[in-house]
Amino acid sequence: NTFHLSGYPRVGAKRELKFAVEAFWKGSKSEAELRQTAADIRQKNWATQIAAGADLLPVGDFSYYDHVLDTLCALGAIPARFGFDAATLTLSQYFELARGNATQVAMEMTKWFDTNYHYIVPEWHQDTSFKANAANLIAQIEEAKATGHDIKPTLVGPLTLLWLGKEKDAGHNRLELLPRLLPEYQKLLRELANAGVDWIQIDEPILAVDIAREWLDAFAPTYQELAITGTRIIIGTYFGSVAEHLNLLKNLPVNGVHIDCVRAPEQLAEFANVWPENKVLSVGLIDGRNVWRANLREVIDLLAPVATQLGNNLWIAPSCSLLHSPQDLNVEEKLNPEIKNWLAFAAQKLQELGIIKQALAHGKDTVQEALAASDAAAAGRKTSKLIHNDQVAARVANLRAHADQRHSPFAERIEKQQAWMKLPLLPTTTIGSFPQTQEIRQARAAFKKGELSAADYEAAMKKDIAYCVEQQEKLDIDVLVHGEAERNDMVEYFGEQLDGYCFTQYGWVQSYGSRCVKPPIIFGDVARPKAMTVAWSAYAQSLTKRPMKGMLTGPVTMMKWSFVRNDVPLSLVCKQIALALNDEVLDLEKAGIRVIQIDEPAIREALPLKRAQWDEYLDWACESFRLTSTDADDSTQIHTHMCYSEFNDILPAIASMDADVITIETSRSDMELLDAFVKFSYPNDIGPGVYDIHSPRVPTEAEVEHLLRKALKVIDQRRLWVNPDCGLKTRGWPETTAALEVMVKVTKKLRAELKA
Ligand code: THG
Ligand code: ZN
Repeated sequence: NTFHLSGYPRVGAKRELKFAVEAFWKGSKSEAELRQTAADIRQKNWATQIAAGADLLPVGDFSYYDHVLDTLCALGAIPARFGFDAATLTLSQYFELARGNATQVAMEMTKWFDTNYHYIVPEWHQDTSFKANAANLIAQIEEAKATGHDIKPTLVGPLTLLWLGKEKDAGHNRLELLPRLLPEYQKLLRELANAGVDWIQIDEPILAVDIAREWLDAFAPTYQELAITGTRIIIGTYFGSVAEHLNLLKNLPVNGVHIDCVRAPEQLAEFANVWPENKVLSVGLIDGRNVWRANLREVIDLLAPVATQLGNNLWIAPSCSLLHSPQDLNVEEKLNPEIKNWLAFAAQKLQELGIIKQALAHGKDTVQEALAASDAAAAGRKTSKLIHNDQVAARVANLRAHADQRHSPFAERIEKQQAWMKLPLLPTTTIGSFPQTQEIRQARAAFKKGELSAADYEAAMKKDIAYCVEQQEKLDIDVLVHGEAERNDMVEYFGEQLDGYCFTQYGWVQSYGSRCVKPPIIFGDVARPKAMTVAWSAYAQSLTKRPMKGMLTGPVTMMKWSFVRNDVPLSLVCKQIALALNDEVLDLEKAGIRVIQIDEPAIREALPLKRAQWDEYLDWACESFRLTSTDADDSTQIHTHMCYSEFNDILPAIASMDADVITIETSRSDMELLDAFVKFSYPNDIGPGVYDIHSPRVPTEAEVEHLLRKALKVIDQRRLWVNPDCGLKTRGWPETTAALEVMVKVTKKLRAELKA
């Protein structure tokens, strides 16, 4: 039974690639040095895979920035607007596509299915042309072959590549590009065949999401064309069930299919029962999306009958590319050993596959020791005292009826809020974070290392908070924030203070390009031992008479950007986080913080990939959000903030969250989003972002005025707030104050007009 994988983490165990790439961008590392770092990472990854017993080494999973962009380069499908020749593209030009240059904005990026990984979005035009160029891939194939092992390159499939892109011309359907794309895709495969490639994996993950009939119908003719290129093809699917396409997949003229049996375990029997004898069925039973150690005995018992049935045509693999998994558990020094024993990162997942392979080939007796260890870990985790908190369980079980409803409807609440807030028309605010200066970062790092005392650290943070408040008063902003100097990541910061969460030192996962996140791990019942933000917010409020917003990260985002326990439903984890946050909301209220923002940027990306499951998810996700404000006073104003996604298709659910005010990212789409808010007639207050904070450019008054007037056309002036698009932590102070000055000035001008 062949043991293979479609991809491995590529930033390096200590993020070597990130540092090398960023040094190259700054000019402090040469291209040759960067290429050497990259080659070293590939060699190390292959060595790890060989040591674990992998039969086919992945190639093409490495990328300097993004593998979708790499596939576009290999097919010559880069945007013409850059004026580059794909055939002779330099490494610097490659990065310019991803990051923009003096004359061209960067290619857009967006979330890869329901992961926190962002890919570069292909730009499709009516006249987009293609030209195969396998040179980069072949160079890596040669490197891999030099290890003396068999290889299997992975490519993004032609249909997924087209589907994931954006049509840039009106009235154009990107599927119409297929006839031009296919001959070049064929050429690419032929070149690989000529380079001695036997197997190739072609990923078509769109099979696990809702796609229109015409896309499904394109599969058979597409793979007819690709079947004649001299390589054997295995189609990769993941992130969900493809059982509804079983007939299609069974009959495609390819040599095998991979299915994700972690996300959709029921697929295993459905596929195995009817799978043709002459085709490979690759089964992913090791979770590529989470950090938990597998129950090896269960996995082997599931696979053994399939192995009997399919013989060597049963292949084994992780459920999806290990790109989404941290790299190596062994380098962690500070994890609680009991918890550490429940975990498996990418390297450990490969070892698990090695054991499964051994058991399938030679019997469970030959891996007794590994099975006993896996059994013990599973049993220990089930009964561990660390996981279960009776108080939390009782609280969730005994929630009173309508605990998720505010005391009064919005119309009454907003009156009571306005009575004390006395805000002008078009109140101004910001999203929460202010520039994270070098000084702040250094103070935080020094405190963490023990080089700065708690008192000195507190003083440094307070100094920054005071500066922040002073700046906002000078700017004459109406509802203030403390600036969040004390926070690293908006999820990590809260996770560090909650029971049931733990942290890694090196568990980085690529988010986009050179940027990584280090998701916390939710291993047990979540509870809040003590107040998390109250002291900072209360200090900030003491400095001003204006309303100060308390700032929290919402339950769905706290869950979605963490690795989550898999022994209870997500909805329960989410509810537990919500109740912990509710404690914080009530403590903030007691401390005199009467405006509280609960951010939910990840609520859209946590949607199930299949529409049929949306309602169920939205029900508990929105309920959890509402539970954070249980027993909040009517006069306490609850805000939420959303960004990173388009929200048009879930507006009723967003309204059901019943936040008094929502601030939302819209400026990059020229307020397109607002049309949807109007169509649906969103009932509560709303602050559409009036300028884009993702670039250091200061908006002109005309630009802000244009957006604000556009918003005023469709939103009741009494419901409209004025704010930037998102938090300001990635910006510097000079551009921040300049941009906010523009924002306030334009607001005052329109206020005067509205009064007249
Ligand atoms: N936090 C988490 N997930 C996220 C975001 C976040 N996912 C979506 C979006 N925001 C992704 N954006 C970013 C932006 C910047 C960085 C990571 C993801 C970043 N990371 C630092 C780096 O790679 O150098 C490391 C972070 C650190 O030093 O703590 O800059 O905001 N969870
Ligand atoms: Zn935001």
